[in-house]
Amino acid sequence: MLHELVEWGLSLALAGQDADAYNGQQGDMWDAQKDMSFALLGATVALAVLFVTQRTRARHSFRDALPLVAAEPKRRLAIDRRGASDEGHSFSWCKMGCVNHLVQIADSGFAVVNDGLSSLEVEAAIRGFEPLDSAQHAAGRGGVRDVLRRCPAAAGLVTHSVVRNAVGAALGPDAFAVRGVLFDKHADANWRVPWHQDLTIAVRRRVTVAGYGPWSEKAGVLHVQPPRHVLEGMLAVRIHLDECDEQNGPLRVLPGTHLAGRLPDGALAEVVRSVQPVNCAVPRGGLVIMRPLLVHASSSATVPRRRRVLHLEFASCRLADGLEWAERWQLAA
Ligand SMILES: O=C(O)CCC(=O)C(=O)O
Repeated sequence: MLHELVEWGLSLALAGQDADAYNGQQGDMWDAQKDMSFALLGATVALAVLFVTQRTRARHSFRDALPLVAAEPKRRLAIDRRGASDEGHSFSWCKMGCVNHLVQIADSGFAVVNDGLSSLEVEAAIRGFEPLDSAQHAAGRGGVRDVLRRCPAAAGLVTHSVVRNAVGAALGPDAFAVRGVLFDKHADANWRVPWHQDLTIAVRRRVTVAGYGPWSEKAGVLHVQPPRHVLEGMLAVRIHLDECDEQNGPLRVLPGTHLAGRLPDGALAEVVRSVQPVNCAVPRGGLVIMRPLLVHASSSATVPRRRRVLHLEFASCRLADGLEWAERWQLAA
């Protein structure tokens, strides 16, 4: 193709006679047509190879998602076509966006889902969280732990169809929620969090098991760092109750870093120096789905606009003998 363009340019630049001699198709009057045909053939083969490799990759990454899509009841399909229900949202997420989002989660460690909860659902959730507000503001805190046990609105969102479908597609239908935190960034609690990975899980009681530790306590709940394979089998779904952009303290992530395992401090610093961060802008009702090992941070807001996020963590595996997750909230209502 390039060669043809150069040939054309030279023919225009040269004097008429020289141009005829140069562009004499090397004695072949069909020279240009043949070259173009080969260029077309090459481009077609390249596109076909690209198509096949991308399809294969998507199939491998998301073989678990496909039965879930197929199993979606016909009733919901009909609802989705009418566009009359919020249930329809989840199906359309699964039908159209699921594979893309799952590929992003596998490759980058996170995905932003813009069409999560409807505005009515967000309003209902905000009303449900109101009882937590006064205690939180009085304490000047920016987050409430143990929110699944403390607030039925939070527990209700575990079984919301969009959450259920996303988690089921990534972790399988037996996945369950193991922890919930409501992060509330506002003018009086404008916090930031440095780069880190989420390395702890909440457990019922302390049992000394190889691979588990160190131990800690957060808000009266026992926490421990589990082995890498437990963290790799987990997923966080962050439901945004307010729009979040560059200005009101977005989550920042370093794409792909979830694949590096548990990073010691030195390696974390190196990763932070070398990977380009992404700010997660999310509309109201949207979700960020992320792997806990993804290196992430949170910037403080530059404008006093509230940013509430319900952060839910899910798992699907059993812990080592004798150890139990502190909470297990099933995906099915
Ligand atoms: O909500 C945020 O912006 C930060 C949350 C965070 O750092 C975490 O969940 O570990």
